[in-house]
Amino acid sequence: MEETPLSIYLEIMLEQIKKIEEQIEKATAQTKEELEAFRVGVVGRKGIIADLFSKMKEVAPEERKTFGQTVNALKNAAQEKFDELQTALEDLQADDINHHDLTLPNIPNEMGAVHPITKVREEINRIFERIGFNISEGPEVEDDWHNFSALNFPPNHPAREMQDTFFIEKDPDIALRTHTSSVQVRVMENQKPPFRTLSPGRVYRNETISARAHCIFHQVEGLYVDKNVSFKDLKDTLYYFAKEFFGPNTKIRLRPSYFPFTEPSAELDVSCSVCGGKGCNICKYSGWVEIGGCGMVDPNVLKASGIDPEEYTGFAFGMGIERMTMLKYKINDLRLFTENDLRFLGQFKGL
Ligand code: 2U9
Repeated sequence: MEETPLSIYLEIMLEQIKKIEEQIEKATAQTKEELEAFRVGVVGRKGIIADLFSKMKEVAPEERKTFGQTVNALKNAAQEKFDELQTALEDLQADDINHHDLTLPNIPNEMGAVHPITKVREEINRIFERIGFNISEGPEVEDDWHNFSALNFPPNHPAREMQDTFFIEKDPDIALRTHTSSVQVRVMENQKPPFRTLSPGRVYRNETISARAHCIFHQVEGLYVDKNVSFKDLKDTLYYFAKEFFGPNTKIRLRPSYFPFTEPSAELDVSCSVCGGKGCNICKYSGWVEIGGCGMVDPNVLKASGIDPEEYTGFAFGMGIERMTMLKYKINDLRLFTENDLRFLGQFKGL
């Protein structure tokens, strides 16, 4: 039975289908994206197979069967190819995981360590939480009232000179806080006694940066207000802290001093943890190192925050966290804390 010659149109179409079949054969998909491109471009509703089917109406009716069968065969081949590529990709990805020796060290992204200042801050918090202090925090940008006036530093008080800082605005003053006492003023304003609160945080002073001074450092201040709080309570509390932080044989010494917000006031010394009090260059051979100051809250300060000094008394203290850290880890240069030298910071790993 004489084959009826195929029309030119069908010849060309079958030629085209042949080429598409070869392309499909050679197709690869190394990534999900490539596989998706194959799906959309070939077997998808807008793919070449669908496009070929849409050409059926242009084929001579008597040739549509042949054309249909050929495109169907291509469709099945393309679907098969897609499934093949999909399985291969899944295996590849599975294989990738399986073959990943998860015990092998990955690209060594070095484990960091808690910054020594943070470490000491947390340690001090824990020590005081054990005796009922809660931790209070507050704004670093403060107004004049909370940073100075409420603390018995009336405007033009000479003590303000010792606490020069960075002013955001003048009259009324908005400045970077010079101590965390401002946080405690906010506690006194918002809480009725009795309360015991510890206020650690960053503070600012207009200081020239050196091995011994910096314009940004960290303080922790404590405040206890209740009925009949005594200087003895203050001494016992600081003695407890010194032994917890520096060791059970640590001694404390209180030297009379002056702060606008406490009366009486004292500097707080601890026996040198380096030489045990025998004398060394850390304690300048005195056997004592100063770690902060303290005192009984000045009645004006209580009154300024609405607490009746006839009914309540309070003690307060303040310590520099950098100082505590330098004593504890025998660090002799304040700048090391902010220079991010990994040789320095790495020493605190796992401590
Ligand atoms: C209120 C009342 C009183 C907090 C105190 C000190 C003494 C003190 C220094 C230690 C080292 C600052 O970082 S440092 O330079 N601080 O000596 N601070 S009494 O007195 C207060 C606080 C809040 C309401």
